[in-house]
Amino acid sequence: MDKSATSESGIPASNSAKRSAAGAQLIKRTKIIVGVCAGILVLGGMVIAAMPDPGASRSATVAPRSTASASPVARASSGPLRASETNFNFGSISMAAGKVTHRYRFRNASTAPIVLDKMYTSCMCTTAALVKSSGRKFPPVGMPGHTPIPALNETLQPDEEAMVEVVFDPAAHGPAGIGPIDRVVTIEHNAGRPLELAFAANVTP
Ligand SMILES: [Cu+2]
Repeated sequence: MDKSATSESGIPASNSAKRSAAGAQLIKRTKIIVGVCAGILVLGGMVIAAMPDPGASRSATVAPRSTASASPVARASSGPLRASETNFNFGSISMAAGKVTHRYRFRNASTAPIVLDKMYTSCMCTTAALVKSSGRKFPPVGMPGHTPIPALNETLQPDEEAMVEVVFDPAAHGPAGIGPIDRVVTIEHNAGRPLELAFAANVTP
């Protein structure tokens, strides 16, 4: 078949009058199709508008989720045990460079003494040690089930500060540990919900 004899629309190009007539018909047909499509869109819009507001229920389910993801920060900054920072990011760290350390500060923001019952981490690659304002450093603790978690039973007086020294070993999981990580240190105490100190990192070889 000779393609030069046929236009893109498949209309024989030999007769220009016939071609333009066919073109006009094609335009007319296109207009009808566009019109029908627009009608369907308008109708569809009306049907959607008449439906029991799906947008409202969707935003209602999204809103608590975003609040929940922000709640560790809000909890930490508004609770009796108040941390200046609850989410730390080590950024990009390499397995070859070894362990990394970060210290979180927190204080008893209430008017009564708070007893720190116990502390533990979310993974065996992470240890956490309580450091009192006197400089006294407690033995590091790890993940429950992996290492014994001794009771702390340390009291923080009103306004007293303390620190948690976190050590993360990016090589602890071997090559399987390469990529983004999230860990949490939990401090249970007698004044409400546990304080959670989170950190993130991107582990490279
Ligand atoms: Cu781990």
